[in-house]
Amino acid sequence: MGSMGEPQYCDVLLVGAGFASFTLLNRLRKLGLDHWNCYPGARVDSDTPIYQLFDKELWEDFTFKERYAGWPELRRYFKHVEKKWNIEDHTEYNKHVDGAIFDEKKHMWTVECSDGTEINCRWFIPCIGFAARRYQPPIQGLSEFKGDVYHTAVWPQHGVNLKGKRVAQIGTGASGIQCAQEIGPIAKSLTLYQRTPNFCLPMNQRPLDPKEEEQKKKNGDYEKAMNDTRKTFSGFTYEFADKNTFDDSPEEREKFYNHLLNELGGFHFWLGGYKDYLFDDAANMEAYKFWRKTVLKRIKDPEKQKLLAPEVPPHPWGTKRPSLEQRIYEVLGQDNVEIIDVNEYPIERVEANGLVTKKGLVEVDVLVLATGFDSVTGSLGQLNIRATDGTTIADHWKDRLQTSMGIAIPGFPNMFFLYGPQAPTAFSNGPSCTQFQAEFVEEAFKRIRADGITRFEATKEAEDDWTKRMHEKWDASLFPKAKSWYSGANVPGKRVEPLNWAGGMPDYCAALYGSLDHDYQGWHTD
Ligand code: N01
Repeated sequence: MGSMGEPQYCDVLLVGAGFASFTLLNRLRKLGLDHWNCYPGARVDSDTPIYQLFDKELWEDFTFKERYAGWPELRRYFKHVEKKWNIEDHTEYNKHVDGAIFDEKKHMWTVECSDGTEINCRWFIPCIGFAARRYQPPIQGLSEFKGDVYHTAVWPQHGVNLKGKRVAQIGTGASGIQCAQEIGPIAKSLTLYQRTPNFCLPMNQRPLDPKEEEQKKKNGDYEKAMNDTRKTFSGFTYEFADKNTFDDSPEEREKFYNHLLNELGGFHFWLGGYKDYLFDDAANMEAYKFWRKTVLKRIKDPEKQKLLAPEVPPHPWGTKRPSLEQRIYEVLGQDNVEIIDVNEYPIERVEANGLVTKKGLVEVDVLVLATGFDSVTGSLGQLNIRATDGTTIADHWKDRLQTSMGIAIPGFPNMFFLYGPQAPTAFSNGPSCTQFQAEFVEEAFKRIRADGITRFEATKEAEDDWTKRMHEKWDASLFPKAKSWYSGANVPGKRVEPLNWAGGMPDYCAALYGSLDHDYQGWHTD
């Protein structure tokens, strides 16, 4: 495998080594199709037991040790999956896909890899996640900096010792909060350059008792949790409450908020609250006020209070992804931690010894860039995947983002993509989204094969219809009021538009299966 010369062949080529590709690999292999994977994968967060592949064969002899697994344990978990499912037999690692083109005559993709090899396949399925293209803002003078610079997306595998170091960090998203939480307690100083405060929620982390988990497995709790994710908006086990904010009295509201935020923790306050709060400004402000009141109790410095939990929020609560935290407000309150608001004090330049704003030079040894990704569209858009007319996916999205049901694109036959644009992706628990999309692909393959179809391509009408629905769902919500990576607003010059399906998982799955059930409506079949 992988030698130069004649193209190699497989029925299905999966790109990526994460939840999406592993679950598809296992499913399609059972259909007798032949394939292999290419590196690398993605990572996300949710609680046990729904942050894993929904397969009994895998979870019956693997138990996570913590409610929210850390990356070393996730790595251990993926080793378990690799072993159990013999992933290695069908995978080529350290293989980078550059592009692909569909041959109309042969009904076959030719996939081009950066090592010069080519692979022919009938089906091409990129499973490369929504964060395969990192974003680093242009910072004047960065090359002059004498210290070390690390982007969170490509953190050295061997780790970095930041004990006693003077650290500057740009960015306070999910990566930034987790980093700051770890760096603040050990660094000599941490200077955090913040553009938007992250409205963090308590993780309520706890170790899991192996005996208790075994009992849960015996009781069917794991299966139930995984099945419950099919019925909820975001593929978690809980749903928005069936009531509006002002249906409750102020006392009832206070009690409900407290239950969600403090007793349950995790994303309950975000994805299990009143059903109107992401659609109605007044309802949203009630949630924000409660969140702010709770958090202010943990921040003593009035300046930091203003920066971390301002009276007027920069965006409606929950329209940017909140992070789960364990002690972030205590860490950010430490004397060795300074927060600089880059809206008021933009970073003017980096010098050999540190970062300069109107406040002066802050001398540091290390600069951490927790500045995120060209999210959702950047992953697929960066690959040279050509349609039957020679245009690339980036060309196809030149005027607007458009796909059919967030899983296929007209002009790109025999290609599905998972966990990408216009699917529930960033609004969902990752393993749920990839599981349901993989189940759909498996079902589509079964029917396509049974019906003797060799060419399967989304129609333009299906794409137009889905893109219209995408905008309707988005526009009805408060999400457009936030500048966030959910809409591409984090990358200067990137068009702002909905990137993720905001209509919930059940409607998404209904659309997918509906297209098969209605005589392949929305698909050209040959
Ligand atoms: O990226 P982000 P991330 N000057 O885009 C700031 C998943 N994930 O890597 O908010 C100053 O959220 C930017 O500011 P603003 C998860 O889905 C999960 O943290 O745009 N600041 C923001 O604060 C997550 O949501 C986990 O105003 C600048 C930060 O950089 C997604 O991946 C861990 C700037 C970027 O945050 C992305 O998370 C990691 C500039 N010029 C990731 N440019 C888990 O929880 C950008 N920023 C396991």
